[in-house]
Amino acid sequence: MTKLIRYGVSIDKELQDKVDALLEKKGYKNRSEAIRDLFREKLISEGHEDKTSIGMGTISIVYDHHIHELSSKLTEIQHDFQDIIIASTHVHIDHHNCMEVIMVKGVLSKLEKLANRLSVVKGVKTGKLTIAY
Ligand code: NI
Repeated sequence: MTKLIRYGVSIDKELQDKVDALLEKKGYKNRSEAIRDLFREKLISEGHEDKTSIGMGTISIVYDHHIHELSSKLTEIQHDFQDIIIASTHVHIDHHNCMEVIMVKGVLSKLEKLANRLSVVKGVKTGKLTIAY
């Protein structure tokens, strides 16, 4: 078990009130629990975690399927990364837009690489990797 470290933090009241309201909404029982989660989340999103470790998460992309060859480009990229893709779901949002949620598992650097490859394709409106574990 790792050692627990205790420390005090100075924060202005207005900001703390907002944070407390958010924590209550999210169902946190205490600030320590919430701060630990925030730190973990931030470390992962900033890439300070060991990139060679195995992670699991989702990549969400939204795109307009009317754009010429976009769907097939996205499929082709996913086939290049079939070793880390567990499953994917396609949802037709409206007449133009599609959302795909791709569940991935593998070396973090490779998950990021796939997310980047998909995000930069012309016509992809949003592309987001969320590491869940
Ligand atoms: Ni669709």
